[in-house]
Amino acid sequence: KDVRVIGSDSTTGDSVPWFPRKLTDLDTFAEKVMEMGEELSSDHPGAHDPVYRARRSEITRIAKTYRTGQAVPEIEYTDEENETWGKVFRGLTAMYPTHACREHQYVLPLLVQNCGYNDKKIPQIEQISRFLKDCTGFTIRPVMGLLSSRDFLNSFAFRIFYSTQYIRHSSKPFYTPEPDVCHELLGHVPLFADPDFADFSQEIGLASLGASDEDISKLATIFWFTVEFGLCRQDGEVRAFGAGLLSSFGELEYALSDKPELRPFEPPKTALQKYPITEFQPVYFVAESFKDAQEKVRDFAANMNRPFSVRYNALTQSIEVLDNK
Ligand code: HBI
Ligand code: FE
Repeated sequence: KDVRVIGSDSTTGDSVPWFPRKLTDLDTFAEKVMEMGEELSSDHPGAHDPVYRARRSEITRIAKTYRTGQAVPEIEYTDEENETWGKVFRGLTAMYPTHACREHQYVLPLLVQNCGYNDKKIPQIEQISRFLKDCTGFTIRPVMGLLSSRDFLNSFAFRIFYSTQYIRHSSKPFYTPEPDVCHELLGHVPLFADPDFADFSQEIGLASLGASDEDISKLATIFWFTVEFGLCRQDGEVRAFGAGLLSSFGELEYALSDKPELRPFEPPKTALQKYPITEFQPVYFVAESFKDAQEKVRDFAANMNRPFSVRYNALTQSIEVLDNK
């Protein structure tokens, strides 16, 4: 296992899992994927389509070779890919006025104006990344597929979001078993342009640096019930801010119906909630605001079992480690 002994604690035998401290440390993540980008599980809608699989390899090669500081290469999407995107774009944007949180609704028109969001063509990661950088300092890197929870969470400490660049199979435009551009660009991207949400996401990332496996699992659960499936209360109504909801018609409708159970977002409890990955969530957590959620995550992280604290230096784009003992 990859461990590094830090600072003066080396003599006491205290060791912590390795974590990235500077931007270039993230270069090793992009091709370190859980399920290989090329090998689709047998129940994936594109698993038996050789053309789709070849296209996936072509697109994930970009992530494999990407390094810090480079522009993310543009992809010329096919008509078929753009049509799938269009179906998803039109369906979801029709639901946002009644279902999405106000921050998502505020940003989406800005993405239309500045980043070429429309129902004709899949927008390009590089253009979106530049836009986000201006808004909140977030930037996007390409990734081949699912990263480990630790690697994925660690990147948020640097305000980096790892995004896939491929799209779901055209035979099932309203279904995907994994993240794709529809999920990343319609679900996640708008929120990373919001300053409070950016702070909140970075807070989870900072908490994850060098955390124990047990704490990573808790932080991944907190991430799941906020960034992926979070609800919030706004003007007396419940609205969605989680990307898994904002990129799925079915679950977006269901989450705001009277069917699921809603509980207040409280990290010590939320962190222990079990959740299904392939079905609609039976339980959602409701945040009061991104600021409130951030403070709660910070309190939670302060009680984690970590012999040091960290802060992000935006000037050097690196992590400073402060010994607590
Ligand atoms: N990797 N590329 C990528 N995208 C995700 O959304 C993602 C991931 N790895 C883990 C993960 N999400 C979460 O489910 C949590 O474990 C953090
Ligand atoms: Fe996601």
